Amino acid sequence: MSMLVTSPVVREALAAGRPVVALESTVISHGLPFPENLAIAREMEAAIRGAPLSGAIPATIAILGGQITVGLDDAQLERLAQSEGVRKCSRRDIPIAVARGEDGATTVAGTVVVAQMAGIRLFATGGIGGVHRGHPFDVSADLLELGRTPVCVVCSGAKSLLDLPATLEVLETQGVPVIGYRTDQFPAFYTRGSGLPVTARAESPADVCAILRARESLGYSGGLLVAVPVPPADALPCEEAEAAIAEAIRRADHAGITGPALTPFLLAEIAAITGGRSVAANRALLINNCRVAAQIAAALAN
Ligand code: PSU
Ligand code: MN
Repeated sequence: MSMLVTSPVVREALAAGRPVVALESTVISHGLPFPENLAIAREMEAAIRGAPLSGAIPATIAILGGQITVGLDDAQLERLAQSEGVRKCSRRDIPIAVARGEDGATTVAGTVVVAQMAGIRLFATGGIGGVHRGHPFDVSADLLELGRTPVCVVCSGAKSLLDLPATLEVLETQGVPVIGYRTDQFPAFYTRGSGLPVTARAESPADVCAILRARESLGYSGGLLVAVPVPPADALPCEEAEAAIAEAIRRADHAGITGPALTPFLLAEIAAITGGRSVAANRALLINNCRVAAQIAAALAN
């Protein structure tokens, strides 16, 4: 059995040089509640296929029975969305899931690793990991992976449950530029701004594409972050988001949650505290980011 399989649709698109956008699976298995996670996973794929004039193809990435799979079909998406025992796979975890024949969901770092193996340059998600507030050594592998692997990640910044200034410092140290998509501020996921500056602002997919091409021509090896604010109608009021996050962090500290379990725990608590409003915001920004990523992928394919 081969360790990595690519679905026929994705394989053909890549061979023909058509735009392909990778999607992560930890957001499905650990980041959102069932059944919203399944509905949103399907909507994200549809948003990529339906992005105006892009012709882009989605490739959701996961590990199924030990096989790294690029481009899940609907039954595979459902399996991932419903299952309890899925391993959360960052860079370090992928070979363990493969060796043991497990199901695994890839984080941003894990998805970047596989996208690189598969030859996919664009990747859309919601939020990246970062430096946890009050845990200065809990630095997500997402930040270091972006520093080493040439994939363009389109996201809505990071949740302010993280230490955002420290997160931006680590990205800078890793040589990762943060491109604000029609914004001057690093977005804070549920809210459109954090008050923190981006490295540069881009107004269009072509604008982002020009930066990617310059990096490529110069032989740069690392990744690039494109940060797109949540659509205004779906943003949470700043006070509501901050209050929910502060309460979720209190609960995590009280329960002694640390390590890879911390991010999923906080996301579930925030969803409960906001009565699902956080999930609605999450959904809107995921779909919007898929459209933007599809357009950048199309510009790059031209
Ligand atoms: N942030 C979110 N939603 C998510 C995640 C982060 O708003 O679902 C997931 C992503 O898969 C990300 C991972 O790569 O959590 C980061 O986990 P950690 O902090 O353990 O590296
Ligand atoms: Mn961590």
